[in-house]
Amino acid sequence: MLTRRRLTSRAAALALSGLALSALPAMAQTTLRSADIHPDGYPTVESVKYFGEIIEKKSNGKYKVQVFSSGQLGGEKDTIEQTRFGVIDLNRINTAPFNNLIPETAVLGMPFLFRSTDHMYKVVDGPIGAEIAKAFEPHGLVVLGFFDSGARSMYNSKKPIKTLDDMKGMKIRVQQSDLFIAMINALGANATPMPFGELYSGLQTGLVDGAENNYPSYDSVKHYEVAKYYSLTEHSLAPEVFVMSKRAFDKLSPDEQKMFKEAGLEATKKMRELWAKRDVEAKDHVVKGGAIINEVDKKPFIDAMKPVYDKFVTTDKMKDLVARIRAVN
Ligand code: GTR
Repeated sequence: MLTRRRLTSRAAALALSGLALSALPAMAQTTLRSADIHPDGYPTVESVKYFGEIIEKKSNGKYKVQVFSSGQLGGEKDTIEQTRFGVIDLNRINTAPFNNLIPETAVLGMPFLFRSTDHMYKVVDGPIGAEIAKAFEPHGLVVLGFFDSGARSMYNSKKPIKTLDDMKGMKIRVQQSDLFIAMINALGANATPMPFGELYSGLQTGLVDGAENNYPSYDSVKHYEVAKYYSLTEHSLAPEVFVMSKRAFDKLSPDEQKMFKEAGLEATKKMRELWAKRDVEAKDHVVKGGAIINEVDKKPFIDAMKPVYDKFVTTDKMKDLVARIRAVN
């Protein structure tokens, strides 16, 4: 938290009346720093700014939020560490880079587990979401909201992916998550973990053939320019998560903590509205930019995921979570 002393109007009035400033009660103003790899205008960034507006208003200016967009504070893996240790106060990230640290989060990225966005919302907004959120706390993080991230699909520079055969030998960039590495390898491709910020040049230079993501991410950093085949595998709906460093959260009063949690819910609502709009716009935009989109018969892709479930859903806890998610209507 960046704290500075601010001259309140009362202090200003007293100063004018000739009193020494040091003798005055000054109001502490705290600026909370928030990280995001996405650019300004992206739904995640705008929703955290909205969160900041709510907090600033409700705290009468005591707290402000400054969003560092476009990865100014680093890639997701690095900013997660910084948030855990209180160097960064707030962070909006995908749940995938948490998979290795917090095993419960992997359940949210499991391939073809969510039947729809509504199904995913019901899960993250209900008791299962609360349970997964709780699992962040021993790792120094407090969840303020689960944001939508649409469906992730394959894209590459070589050819449309229509069958599993088309995946063979492809070098596909993934997030830094063992679950995503396993998913891509199970499809017969070679998973290459790499930070999102390095992906455009990775695709351009042929270091990787493709990647997988939702339309807004594919669009916002212009990956469609260097990987025009977008194939609708829709293999994962791994949501985004908006977290606060527990170190920063614990410094708040109980009333302030409540205010932050409520503002987190408001920001989540806002994000999901912005997302739905952006998803449609991004699809339109990539097509205009030359992307070629194709449908995929998902059955063989779903079947190929059995080893991924065998590898990641081994404990009673994970089995129970998967079963309960499937049972949510
Ligand atoms: C996006 C997500 C980012 C990041 C990125 C990636 O969909 O919003 O947080 O996870 O994907 O693939 O690295």
